[in-house]
Amino acid sequence: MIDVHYWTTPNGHKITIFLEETGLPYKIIPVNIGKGEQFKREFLAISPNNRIPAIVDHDPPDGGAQLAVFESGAILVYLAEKTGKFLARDLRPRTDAMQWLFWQMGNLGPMSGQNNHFSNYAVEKIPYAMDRYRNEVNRLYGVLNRGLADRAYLAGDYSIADMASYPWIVPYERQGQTLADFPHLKRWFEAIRARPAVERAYAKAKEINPNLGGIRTAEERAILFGQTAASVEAAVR
Ligand SMILES: N[C@@H](CCC(=O)N[C@@H](CS)C(=O)NCC(=O)O)C(=O)O
Repeated sequence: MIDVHYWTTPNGHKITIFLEETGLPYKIIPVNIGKGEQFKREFLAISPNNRIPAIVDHDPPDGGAQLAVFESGAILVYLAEKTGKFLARDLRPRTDAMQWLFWQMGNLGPMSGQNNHFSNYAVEKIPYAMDRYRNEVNRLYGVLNRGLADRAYLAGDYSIADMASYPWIVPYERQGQTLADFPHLKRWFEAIRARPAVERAYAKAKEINPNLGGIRTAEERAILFGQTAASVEAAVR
């Protein structure tokens, strides 16, 4: 059994998509990040960056004690290696999947996060910041579109690279983007959206948090947008 410390956000969806695709048994442990549950001592013990997702595998492949993993990219690689699914073993397709996975982790995720922050959450509307991140996300959509021009999925076959990027394209409207401008990306997006496992992962998210994408209250904003090193120090003290 795998415990998934999860909230209903793009980085959380990556893991439930993988688990639904493979049928690995798992248990969701909700971590409501709007309520500050990412600062609970037990959660910080497995996820020192106070971010979801994290997993605890009670049956790791080496037969040893339970194993905790944080960072969604590391979790996807761990689960792919554990199951032998969605990450090729051969050098070239594996390297291809890994480069797109790292690209997502270092580019599409963080830039979309900042874009969402400055366009949708920041009280003070700063045109420079809004333009900067919306344009950067637009550039990244273009990179994906070109990458998908001659292949069905990012690394040829459907893989953890696609599972990492897909949840970040779902909110394309909030990102100020138009999918019609990116025909290969649109075709890829629609193909993944139609997968039964992906539908199940998003249905599960709705069950856990019916207020998906809801507006942040003042209290939620303070928890999510006022963090410093002291926030974590106070939580672990
Ligand atoms: N690089 C991390 C990013 C994780 C992340 O940013 N998680 C967000 C939700 S999508 C979170 O837990 N935020 C809580 C907070 O900001 O305190 C990963 O891919 O796992």
